[in-house]
Amino acid sequence: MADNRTFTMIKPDAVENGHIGGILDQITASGFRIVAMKLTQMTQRDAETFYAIHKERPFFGELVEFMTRGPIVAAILEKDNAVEDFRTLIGATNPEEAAEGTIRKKYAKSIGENAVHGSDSDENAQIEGAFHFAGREMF
Ligand code: 3AN
Repeated sequence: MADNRTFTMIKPDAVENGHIGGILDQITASGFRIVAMKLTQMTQRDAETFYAIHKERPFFGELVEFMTRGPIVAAILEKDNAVEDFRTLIGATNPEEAAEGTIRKKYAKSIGENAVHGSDSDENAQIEGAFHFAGREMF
């Protein structure tokens, strides 16, 4: 994946609360092109692998339980400066600290259930996109 791509998930809380359409609308209206997308559900093993970097953190068990409790929308997005611009669009990890108008400010309820994921580096965008999608599913 080139440096102009990032990876996102609309998390179980936002899917449960009917926000897929609103979130995708805000993403595409902000200039991101959808390169790959699917509705899927992570297994416990998937979530433990995806979030392996956090495995020593006290919230790891809670995070895995949350991320596996229902379907998510996984997507790869393309735009110049995709990783940084998408992190700006989603806002701070804690929705109470997220800027007005950001996706987390609008749709997230707590630091644990915070509506969306956005890759934090080009390297992780590549790894995370490849975790969820085969090359033939990327357009
Ligand atoms: P971000 O998603 O903004 O990159 P990270 O990478 O620090 O944030 O955390 C990954 C995920 O772990 C978050 N999206 C959130 O769901 C969860 N998380 C982070 N910090 C906490 C916390 N203090 N308590 C519960 N869950 C957390």
